[in-house]
Amino acid sequence: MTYQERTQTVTMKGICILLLCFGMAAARNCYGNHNGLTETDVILLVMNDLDKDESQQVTETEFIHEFITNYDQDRNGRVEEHEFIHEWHSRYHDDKEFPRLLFHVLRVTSNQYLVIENVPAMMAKFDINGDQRLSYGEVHEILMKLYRTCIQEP
Ligand SMILES: [Ca+2]
Ligand SMILES: [Ca+2]
Repeated sequence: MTYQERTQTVTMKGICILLLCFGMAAARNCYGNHNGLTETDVILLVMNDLDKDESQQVTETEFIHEFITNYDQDRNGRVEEHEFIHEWHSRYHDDKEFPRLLFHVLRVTSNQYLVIENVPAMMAKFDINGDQRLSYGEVHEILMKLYRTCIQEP
């Protein structure tokens, strides 16, 4: 084997290992993250942003403050899909398909936006034990399920 052939073999092995790593990453989560954050990293950041008083529980007030007030960029009292996607993407760096999917899960009516009146129904999607508060475990459970569902929006 010539030096050139050996170099080619090594390069090919490197490319194969690289492809294998990408393959494993793709199987783990259908959505990419531009900052290399894992789903667990993002869920922790989301929980930190939601749980303002660090009580380890998200109340309705905290949920409204975060997902309605902070995401409503044009301050018209509604969070439109593009606002939600833009805000989530710029904060957590997930591919835009993920916040798009989450928006459709949170949008509990046929309206094309999120509003305060729908917050109890939005929270109910996460509130597994029905105590009207969201624990880290509950937020983790639902978001992780979404990360792994891999539903592509039409
Ligand atoms: Ca708005
Ligand atoms: Ca709960």
